[in-house]
Amino acid sequence: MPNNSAFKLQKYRHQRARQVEQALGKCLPAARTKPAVLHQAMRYSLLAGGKRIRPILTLAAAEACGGSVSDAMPLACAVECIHTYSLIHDDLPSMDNDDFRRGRPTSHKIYGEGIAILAGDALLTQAFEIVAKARGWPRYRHATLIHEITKTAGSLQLIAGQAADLEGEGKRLTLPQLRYIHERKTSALLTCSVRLGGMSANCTPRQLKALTDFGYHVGLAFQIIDDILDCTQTTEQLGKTAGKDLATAKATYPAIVGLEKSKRISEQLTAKAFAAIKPFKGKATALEALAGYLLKRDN
Ligand code: GRG
Repeated sequence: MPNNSAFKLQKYRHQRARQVEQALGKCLPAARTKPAVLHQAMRYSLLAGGKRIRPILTLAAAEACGGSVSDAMPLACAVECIHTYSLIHDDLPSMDNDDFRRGRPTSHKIYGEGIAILAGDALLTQAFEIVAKARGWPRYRHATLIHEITKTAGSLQLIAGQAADLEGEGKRLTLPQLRYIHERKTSALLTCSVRLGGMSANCTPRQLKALTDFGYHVGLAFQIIDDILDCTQTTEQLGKTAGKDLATAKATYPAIVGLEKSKRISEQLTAKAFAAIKPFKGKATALEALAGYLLKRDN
């Protein structure tokens, strides 16, 4: 792991998370705007806390490329809207069927399935509106930014991952099949997060390539750690139901290769992420520290 001990990661994360919270609060119609129940449901899930990893990665990637937090913030909020939509839909009875998320009851438990589906739909749509209203950059015009999020959220990435996940239920998957799911369900949005950050700084094609490699490897490591935490942490620690993968016989790295090997693989993936951002030569300290934190996190 690179030695960036002088960097105060916890302070950085808290500061950026606070900025993201403030910006997210302003992204959505007020809770009393008609249809009030829909806007309340959108706000309930989007403003429920969460680690805000993806938007913070967007901001850190922008900074690594010499950009600013204010220019990157709309794109960071768009990514968090997509992420929250995917969580609401993933928790539905017809998907992963979960009652607990971000330390509170899931959307459908509070608002019913219909409104939960609509709140997810509306958050996804909100992401496009936010990007459409953001500024464009010389190398990355609006069409490029919109294409970036549609590609990520669409039927070849996020939804492909979810579809493969559903199809794999109750089956013994091979590691390549599991990696296919992880690449799409998890890594794609983390990659998109850092790419959008770079784009908000009008980054060079070389920088974009480095961020893409970084996001891909961090994203894969992130999902393996998520699977490890599912079988080693409690529901209270995670803020979502723990032990679910084992209970539902879900294919995960720990289930296929065991806990120790899963940890080693996540370390190797993180090492590749560190290597990817070497060309930033000290300007990607926050990104490096975040990748280190994601590997060692406990929730
Ligand atoms: C398109 C119907 C439809 C659903 C899309 C892709 C998808 C559903 C759901 C994926 C949800 C999921 C469990 C993805 C895996 C990535 C992951 C581990 C998410 C949890 O992310 P954290 O830990 O959550 O960053 P917080 O709550 O901290 O933001």
